[in-house]
Amino acid sequence: MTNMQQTTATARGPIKSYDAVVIGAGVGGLYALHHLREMGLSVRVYDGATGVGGTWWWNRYPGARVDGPGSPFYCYTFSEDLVKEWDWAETQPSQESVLEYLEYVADRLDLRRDIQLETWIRDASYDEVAQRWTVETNAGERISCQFLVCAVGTLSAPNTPDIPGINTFAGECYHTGRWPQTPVSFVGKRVGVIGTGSSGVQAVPEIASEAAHLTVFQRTPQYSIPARNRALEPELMQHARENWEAIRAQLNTNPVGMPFKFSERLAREDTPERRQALYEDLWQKGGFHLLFSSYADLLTDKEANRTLADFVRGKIGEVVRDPKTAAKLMPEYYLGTKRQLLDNGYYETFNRDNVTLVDLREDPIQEITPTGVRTATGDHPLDMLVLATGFDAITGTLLRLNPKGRGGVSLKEKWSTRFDTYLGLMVADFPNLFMIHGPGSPSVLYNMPLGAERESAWIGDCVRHLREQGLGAIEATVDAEKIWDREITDLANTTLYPLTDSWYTGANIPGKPRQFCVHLGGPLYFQRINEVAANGYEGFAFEEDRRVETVAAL
Ligand code: NA7
Repeated sequence: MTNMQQTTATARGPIKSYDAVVIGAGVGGLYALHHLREMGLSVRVYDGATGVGGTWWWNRYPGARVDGPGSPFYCYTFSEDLVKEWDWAETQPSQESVLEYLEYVADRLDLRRDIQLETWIRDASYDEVAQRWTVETNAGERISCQFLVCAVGTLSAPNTPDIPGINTFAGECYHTGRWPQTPVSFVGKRVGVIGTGSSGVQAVPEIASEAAHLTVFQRTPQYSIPARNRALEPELMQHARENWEAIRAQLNTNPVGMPFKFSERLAREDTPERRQALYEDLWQKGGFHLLFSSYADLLTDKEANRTLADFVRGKIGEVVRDPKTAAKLMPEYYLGTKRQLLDNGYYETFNRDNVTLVDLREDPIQEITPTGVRTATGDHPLDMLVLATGFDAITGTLLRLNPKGRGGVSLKEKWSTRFDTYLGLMVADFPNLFMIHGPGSPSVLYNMPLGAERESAWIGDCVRHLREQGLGAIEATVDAEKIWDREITDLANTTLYPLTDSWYTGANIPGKPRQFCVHLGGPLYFQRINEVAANGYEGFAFEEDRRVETVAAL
């Protein structure tokens, strides 16, 4: 394998050439760079931000924290040195601390010398003859690579709602996913937050504590569980360090890649009183314990789910003093089938005098004016508008990149009705293009750094296989994609997930094909992709390495 970048003169100017280009310097891209470079490949990473960190670089809104099970396990697991050297301060890491961690990893592994920041990739196209990709940056730079690794993030394409007048607002306006790098002050201001998903629920208590007045515009209430974030006990960190190998093995076999104890008991096996006591205990404990450690059938059995949903609705009624506000905050969908929210004082915030909840189901937004938000019942004057309106998740950023594969077919054409992939790693007609956390992988329902490591390992093995066998290209077959689609869909259909409108199913983006494209198998997923590799990459087609010198013609 080569580890030297080369530059070749072409008819359209010089073109740099690498073994692999990685798009994205977030959790996925940083590890892919490290792994492929350790194998001896020449690798270049491109990212549009001015710093590394991906989603953790962009989502610096107040209150932003890991909304999954937290530290010390939301981290890369492959290096005991990284685990030994890094101290996590809290059980639910803040955006600042995750970003600091990723910056530390970039420095510690000397990744920055191969990362080009402030560079958006605006085009990527495959040359079938050369068996290479050409990517083009926003500065017009063109780069040739054999392998294109898209680590573009699952929550990186912000969704700005198409509300009439949204561009006329004269005050400050920020999307949580594109939060400014400079400090934002809420002091003395009338702030409006549109959206009550994870970002809104995390931001609302922080904004309310500073703002003169906060108006929360809620379209669909969601269930939130207290995170009960606290300082991480040094003993827990010490224990993790001393037992890292055992913990790592545990993470690798756990359904979500976290050291959670998953209950095997069914909700109906307990009396209502016993259930209530268990829920109460786990609610006090905080975090994901309530969902994972209570009953095994909460996400598969409607009646079991109702018992927990009733419990949480009851909690909302206990916490929120005004019964009308409490009723508006009570959700109806199957708990856990949207991204499960964790909060630090969300429901309590509605007991503050400076906070108003507007239920958009009964009082919809009519337009945004230069001075605020106009709903059916009147005007809400605002100095600042915060759009916590989410993302075109999982597939959105790949589609905005819109690579052109075999025969010039674009990803938008390929995915116009369904997000077909094979193993969540590759797409037919897009040879040598790999995805990390792509649709069809466990992506957002798995420990993201660990998932990135395991997917990158598969990609690395695949590249090694090609090189050892004298092969120039690998491509998923359409038949294999169909089988994979069936597998993902069958797994999803054993659960309640597909019954709910959510960004998991694409329902938050008008016109987006409805498809639950997360592989719910956890360790089964990694077993499957490794079996495919062990069986000679069944479901893939290969081409001999033609080694045609075509770069000069590009
Ligand atoms: P989400 O979870 O997609 O939440 C977006 C919120 O914005 C949700 O409450 C939406 O209501 C609301 N929304 C979206 N469009 C509109 C319009 N047009 N009018 C009113 N309200 C609207 O995004 P988050 O950023 O909170 O979380 C995404 C993930 O990012 C999160 O899980 C973390 O992992 C990080 P709806 O429910 O659609 O009625």
